[in-house]
Amino acid sequence: MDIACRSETICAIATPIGIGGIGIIKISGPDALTLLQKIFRPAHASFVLPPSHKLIYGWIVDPETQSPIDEVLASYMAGPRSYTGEDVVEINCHSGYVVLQRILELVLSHGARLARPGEFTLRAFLHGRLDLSQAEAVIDVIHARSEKALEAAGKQLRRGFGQQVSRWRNELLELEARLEASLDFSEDMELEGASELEAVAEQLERDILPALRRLAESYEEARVLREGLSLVLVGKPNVGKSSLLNALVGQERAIVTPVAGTTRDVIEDGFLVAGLWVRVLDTAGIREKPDMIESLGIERTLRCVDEADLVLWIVDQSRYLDADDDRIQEKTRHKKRLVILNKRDCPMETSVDDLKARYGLENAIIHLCAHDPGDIERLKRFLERDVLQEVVLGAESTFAVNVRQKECLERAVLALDRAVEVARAQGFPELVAEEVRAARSAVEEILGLHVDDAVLERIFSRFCIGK
Ligand SMILES: Nc1nc2c(ncn2[C@@H]2O[C@H](COP(=O)(O)OP(=O)(O)O)[C@@H](O)[C@H]2O)c(=O)[nH]1
Ligand SMILES: [Mg+2]
Repeated sequence: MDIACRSETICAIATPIGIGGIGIIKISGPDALTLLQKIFRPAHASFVLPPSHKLIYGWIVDPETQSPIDEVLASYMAGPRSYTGEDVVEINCHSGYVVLQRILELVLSHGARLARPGEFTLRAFLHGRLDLSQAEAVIDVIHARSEKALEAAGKQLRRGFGQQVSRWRNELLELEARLEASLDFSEDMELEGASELEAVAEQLERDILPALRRLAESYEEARVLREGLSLVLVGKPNVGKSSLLNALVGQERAIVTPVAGTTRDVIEDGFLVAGLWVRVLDTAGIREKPDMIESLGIERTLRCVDEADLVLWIVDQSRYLDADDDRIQEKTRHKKRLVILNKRDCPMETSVDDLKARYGLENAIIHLCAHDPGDIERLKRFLERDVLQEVVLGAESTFAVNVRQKECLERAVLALDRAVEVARAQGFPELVAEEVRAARSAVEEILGLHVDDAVLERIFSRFCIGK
């Protein structure tokens, strides 16, 4: 995408395509107002030049045929007081496949071009209406699947995060200035230069470093808020993994049969607990000597286990524990895990105590029947109370740091660690200054200062068209 090209006027349908009450067409750029004047006939002639930030009632009319297309409310927002910072026009029309398309084509034929995904928000960023962390928060708001995710994205969008990062940036700038000044100390002021370095190291260690580190570490919590907590169901074939998936998400998502090896691919769905989205992944059962397709499924299962936030190991109480269970124990013991003893309603061949004894398990084992709604409720409450609570509560105070921002923060921390090391060793102030500068530029990337076009392209391509 040619990031710099802002002289063009762009347009897009901003609402989902389909039949609905209202559809919105958005136009942004230098020709937005002239374009509106060409195709819009206000109901009251006095609004020939529409006033800014007012909704005006009228008709979209094809200027060539003079035929009216739709009854609309149009608004014009003069830049820079608009979403993109440019002149923006919005046309609220009826939402239908044909009417939206007709109006869009009319706008296109009068000089606008179709906006690329995220281009409105990109322009907002390029005009300084949003910093990059806020633009990223816009994507998170749109993609939020749970209240918690929305709350975290909303906080980021309100600029608290960008302000915090800007404060660090200013502090680092001041430190750089101090270090530069200390370069001017002459030989006989060497002592002063040394204590200055000591002071710089102390300030970094006391204020900025711990805060940057804390924020980088909060990424994991933020990721869970944003993407949901991933919970993987593993166990031998036929223990009831797919039944449990269906019960947890409240619909027949996976095929359940008494035939071992029914589930071969990973099936994903999810449910909400305490405002947090929980992704549930149902997997192929793990067993020795599977056929070829099944063994590919098992490979996928093991990959899912590695990536999961939480593993639910399901054991069937109506069967004996065997070598397959031993293998699952081995493959999942390093993970945060919850053990479920299923088929509580069937004759018992394996008890909670058997499980504990064989594997030396210390944590809770949930005994349930996948077909019993009361048991499923109990499992959800357990998840909420004992598993999700720490994640959700821990994340309350922090910002929703994303992976790009986390990488910037980590780079800043590394550079400042080195700065402290050199300063403490009374090394050259130039070297300390260089590290501080590196940290500042990493922090600036969070805000989107001096990031290259490839980074912007990657970020904004995640948007939909019309945002
Ligand atoms: N009696 C009883 N049967 C169950 C229970 N959970 C699952 N099943 C049955 O066990 C069989 C295998 O279940 P499924 O969910 O396909 O197991 P998976 O291979 O682990 O996915 C099916 O016939 C289910 O109806 C349970 O709690 N009690
Ligand atoms: Mg299954």
